Amino acid sequence: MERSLVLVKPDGVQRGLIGEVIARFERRGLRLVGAKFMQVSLDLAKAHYTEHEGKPFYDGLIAYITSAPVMAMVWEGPNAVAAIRQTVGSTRPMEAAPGTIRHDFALEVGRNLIHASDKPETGVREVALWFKPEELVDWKREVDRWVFEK
Ligand code: IDP
Ligand code: MG
Repeated sequence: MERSLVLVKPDGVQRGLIGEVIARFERRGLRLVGAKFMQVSLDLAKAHYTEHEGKPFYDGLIAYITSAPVMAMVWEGPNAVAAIRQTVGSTRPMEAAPGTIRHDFALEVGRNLIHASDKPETGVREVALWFKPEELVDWKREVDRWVFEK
């Protein structure tokens, strides 16, 4: 089953939006596989955002993600990466579709509340970076057959 890393970033945690984010993924039908509330170290922040090194917003991004705790989660489901990005909305909140998390709760790209893996391969890399294998739970829900076709 496809998996995505999801982070409720420091602004989402400070604003009390962890539950709101979890509720949206739960009601979408995605299955939670792992979760931990944590302070992000500088090393983890740099490893996570390595693709953005050298960009003008990089230093601010590292400062932002390490500024307060995050809620790190792994969610799975059919097409989980694309489904989650759709629920999250575009990177720039002013371009995010109404009804998406970034549209409904954010205004600026540097405070866009949430991180989600951008491709299935990125999901694999990011889940391995943030979680040890024993922190992930393989489980079935009674409701799975009413959400997942196969
Ligand atoms: P994504 O989070 O939607 O995948 P990316 O392009 O991967 O977007 O950028 C990672 C994060 O870097 C964004 O979520 C946002 O927090 C931050 N970011 C991206 N572009 C800018 C910018 O132009 N100014 C400030 N922060 C930015
Ligand atoms: Mg990205």
